[in-house]
Amino acid sequence: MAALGIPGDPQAKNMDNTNKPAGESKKKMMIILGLVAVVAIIVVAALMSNRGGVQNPGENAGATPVAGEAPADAQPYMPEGTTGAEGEEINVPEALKEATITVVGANPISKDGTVVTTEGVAVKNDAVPMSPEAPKQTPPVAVTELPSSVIKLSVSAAGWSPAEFSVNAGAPVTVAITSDDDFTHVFMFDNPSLAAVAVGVSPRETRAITFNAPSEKGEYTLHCDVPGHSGRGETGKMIVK
Ligand SMILES: [Cu+2]
Repeated sequence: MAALGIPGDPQAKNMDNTNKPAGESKKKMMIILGLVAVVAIIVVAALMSNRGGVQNPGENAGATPVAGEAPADAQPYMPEGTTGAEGEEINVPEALKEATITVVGANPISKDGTVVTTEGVAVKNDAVPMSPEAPKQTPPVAVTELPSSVIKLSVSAAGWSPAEFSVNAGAPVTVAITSDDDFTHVFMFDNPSLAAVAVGVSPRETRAITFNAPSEKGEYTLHCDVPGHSGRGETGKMIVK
């Protein structure tokens, strides 16, 4: 982008008032060339992201956890500070023993298949988003590194893809949200009982969240909470079976 301004500057220095029009038109040319380059970059980026998006459908098959079970592809959870500098024993809450995580930075899943906080207490889906009792969104992650049990959703001005997904009642669920365009998006359910299950992503970013699916079966609609986004079609639903 900086290239837009730089070529114009030396000309401006040498210019006197008599040849200003010629300099101006050169400057205009440079701006037009710059804009063409920017548009080309955007088109290439859009094409590449579409290619990535095609791989999503079907990837979630087979590894869906049921209530009382952690996903088969989860990894062991290492509670923070369990090995102190002098190797002293620190009390680990019972719920965190043999706990697993699906994505680094997401909430642990206890042995009995409950998503818990780092204190070992079951997360609250209706807590204030980002509060200690709420399931927490992960730092940015690479989509390619997500295990297959993770439900991968991408969102752009074109809407959510896929626009609906299914989970088992009461089971631990990890959803990863990818911004598939140059905008920020916010994953959020309409039902206040799931108010804490929210994820915000910057342009082209992916973040995940692990939470307990509602025990009540049914359809839970969701939307992008950025003003104007749900109105243009960024809506979807989670089907709890
Ligand atoms: Cu959005």
